[in-house]
Amino acid sequence: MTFRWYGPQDPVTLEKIRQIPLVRGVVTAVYSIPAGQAWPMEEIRSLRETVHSAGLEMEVIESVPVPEEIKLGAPAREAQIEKYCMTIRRLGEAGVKVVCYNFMPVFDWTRSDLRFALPDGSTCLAYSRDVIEEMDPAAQTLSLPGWDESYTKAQLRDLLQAYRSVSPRQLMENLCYFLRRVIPVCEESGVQMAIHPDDPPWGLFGLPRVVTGEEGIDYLLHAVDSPCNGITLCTGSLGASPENDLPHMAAKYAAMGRVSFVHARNIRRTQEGFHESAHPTVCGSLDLYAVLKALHENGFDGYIRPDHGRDIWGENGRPGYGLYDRALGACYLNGLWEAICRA
Ligand code: DNO
Repeated sequence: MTFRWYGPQDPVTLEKIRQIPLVRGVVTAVYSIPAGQAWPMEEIRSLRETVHSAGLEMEVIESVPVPEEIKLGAPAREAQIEKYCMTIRRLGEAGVKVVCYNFMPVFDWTRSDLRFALPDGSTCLAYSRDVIEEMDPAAQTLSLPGWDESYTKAQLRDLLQAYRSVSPRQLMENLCYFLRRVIPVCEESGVQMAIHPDDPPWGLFGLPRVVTGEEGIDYLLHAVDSPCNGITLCTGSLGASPENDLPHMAAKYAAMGRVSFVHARNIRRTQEGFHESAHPTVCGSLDLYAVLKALHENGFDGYIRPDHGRDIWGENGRPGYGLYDRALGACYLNGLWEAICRA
């Protein structure tokens, strides 16, 4: 069991994380280096030192961001893939076992509301299809959490324009090109790449998305057939689409030995889209018990973390990443796991 930690600036401190029962390590990153630059060894070492001196492990990195040129298949990708490989080598040297990353063009996770009120007075992240479809990301005023804030609106417009000629098929080919170069380095370095599915699992703002369900995942796993080419099974991301049968996918990919990392959370699908919920199965649309049972039965022994929590007990946390509800999630997941193992 691991827990995401946003580095020394995170109000959820390592000392607090260490007191959550059975949490052994944090999932973190060097946040000061822009996408496309290799992470300096000293930064990696000092981060590891900080984590270790709090009595925690640092075996999972989330994320090493993939620069847009790699996703676009632009000529600059060659140099950037070299740098990415350099980062992987250094992380391997520092004892990192898993690198979580995504291949979503321009925007990472996207929501329309960060403080959606649930009946019990807690708040959570929510997605309304209508609200998102009306949005124009290139408009002057619009900015959403989860987005890279480093672009100017003009750069953003150019980027959106550049993606007009990238079909979903081409995006998948660019992903496979990247993996063909990076996975051999991972094999030498003892690092597993764990691709995070698209959140939500459908195209947005006219941009292609290809890691949305079984078809895309099967394709990329077979394209580079190595145990180092794995996935992050993110239940909340995949589960936003009713077409994704999570227990089935958990069983299938765990049996293949390709589930390197699990993000466990629940969501409730609604008429408008979905909103997030507390972790337990009855709180949302996803059967977390069935997912964990499928993982267990298929030999999963990798890393897991509770994913987004609600804001509860007056906490005003980083969206999705406060302390309390994620800690409850970790305890719930550990309870399920103990019961499944003992049964
Ligand atoms: C959101 C996270 C994502 C994830 C990246 C992985 O809460 O799950 O931002 O870290 O997509 O690269």
